Amino acid sequence: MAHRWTNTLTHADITPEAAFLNRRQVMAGLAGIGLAGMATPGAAQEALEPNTWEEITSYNNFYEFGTRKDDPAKYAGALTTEPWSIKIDGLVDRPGDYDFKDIMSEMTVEERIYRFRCVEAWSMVIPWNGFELADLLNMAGVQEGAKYVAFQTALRPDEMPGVQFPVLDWPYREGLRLDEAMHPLTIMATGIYDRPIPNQNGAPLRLVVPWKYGFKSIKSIVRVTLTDQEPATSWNMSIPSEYGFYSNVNPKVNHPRWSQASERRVGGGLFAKRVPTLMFNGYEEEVAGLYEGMDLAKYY
Ligand SMILES: Nc1nc2c(c(=O)[nH]1)N[C@H]1C(S)=C(S)[C@@H](COP(=O)(O)O)O[C@H]1N2
Ligand SMILES: [Mo]
Repeated sequence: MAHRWTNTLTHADITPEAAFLNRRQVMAGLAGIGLAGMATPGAAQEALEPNTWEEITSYNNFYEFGTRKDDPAKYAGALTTEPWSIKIDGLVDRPGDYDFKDIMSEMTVEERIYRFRCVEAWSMVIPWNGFELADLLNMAGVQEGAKYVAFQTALRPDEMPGVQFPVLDWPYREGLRLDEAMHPLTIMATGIYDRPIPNQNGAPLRLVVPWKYGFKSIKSIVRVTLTDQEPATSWNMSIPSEYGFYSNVNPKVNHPRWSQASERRVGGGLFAKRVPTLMFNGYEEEVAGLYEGMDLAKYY
């Protein structure tokens, strides 16, 4: 599959030692992912040092397994991820049930180190492995007239202790506008640190949309539907005043109950610094064009 965008950063490039040895390469990498505007190389480096495997896999949101941050790591092991089938339907030329292994044999998996920002104002930097969502959609053949993509997570009461509670309207649902879904920064993640993605992070495949709040990045996907209508999404259905369809990271639009102007980097313990949140989570150069002329306070 052809790729239109490549992350020039690898984690070797952004460890402090490598950065010290080769700052020019690091700055070239940062420019490539749109963080060139950040104040100093030091700040940029700090912001981009990846979180540890332990942090990424033990502090999670996956409400199907409970609402505490440590519930997914405790309970998601029960999710059967093999075999795994993904239904692709709606406005596509080749609808059907696609086996995850068959999909993987068609896709080029690469590493993408992305800032990840939760609406609860914490953030991490995660080295994902995955492929572009556009490649999956093109495999199914997007028809003219498709304007949105709807996603659903598996709903398995036997394996998911959290779904007995009506915290959300299950199954977990998310959606993107088609141009957002086709954007080269939007990926289906299948791994972290070159290992298969752990269940608590959304095995065997989950969406990652780095310029949007974390809840758009739906986990353990079993259905992808191309539609001409804006799809209903779980968080919007549950609390529409707090969670809109777009949910772009925007330091100027606060959540009704708290500020979104800064974020706490997970890791670094109790004294973890808050850092200013960047427009579109730092990907403004790449994605601002998608929203030209839109009032982002209205379309939050
Ligand atoms: N199916 C499903 N997907 C989900 C969630 C969830 O509860 N269920 N939580 C979302 C939220 S709020 C966040 S912040 C991210 C967290 O991803 P992580 O645990 O891999 O960091 O997953 C998102 N995807
Ligand atoms: Mo979140």
